[in-house]
Amino acid sequence: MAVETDHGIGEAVAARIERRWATLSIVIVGVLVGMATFIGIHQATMPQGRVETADPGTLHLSGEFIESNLGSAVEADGSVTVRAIGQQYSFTPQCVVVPLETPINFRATSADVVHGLLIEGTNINTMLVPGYVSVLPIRFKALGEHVMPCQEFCGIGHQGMWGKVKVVDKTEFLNRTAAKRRLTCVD
Ligand SMILES: [Cu+2]
Repeated sequence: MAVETDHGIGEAVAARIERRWATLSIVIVGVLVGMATFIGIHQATMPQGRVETADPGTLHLSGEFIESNLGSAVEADGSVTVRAIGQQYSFTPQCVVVPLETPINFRATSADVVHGLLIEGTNINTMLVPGYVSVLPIRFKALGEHVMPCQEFCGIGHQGMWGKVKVVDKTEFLNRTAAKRRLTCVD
């Protein structure tokens, strides 16, 4: 009889502990859903609004990612579009120049395998998938340089795949674009 009672108490304790952990799991899921909703609404993350494609086999021959079209260009609305490609094991352009306090759109893709595009100190962090164009908006609020490493293992030379983003004064940038339509750090 005593054994049965002990058994009953054990079951009640187990059930209580199970309920406690189940509640905790539900709370954790709730917090994560809340965080995802919050950063989604406040655009702290930037999911792709649409899917754009680019044939990696003909990137260098035609379309917006031909070499002469890479780099930074001023659009009619005053914003700046930066076009770049990643390939084993470098970015083109290797150094991107952008103006301060200006809406900037990064448009990048890969010419071979999956690469990563990360700009240190910003929330730009995406994959460059061959066949698809990654589009990311950003606005730089301070002058300076940011490193831009490939953050997706892409082969034996991956650790040497680094680029750079240089944020310059807007007037200086506009003066330079007056002379050349597509800018990189070396122009
Ligand atoms: Cu890479």
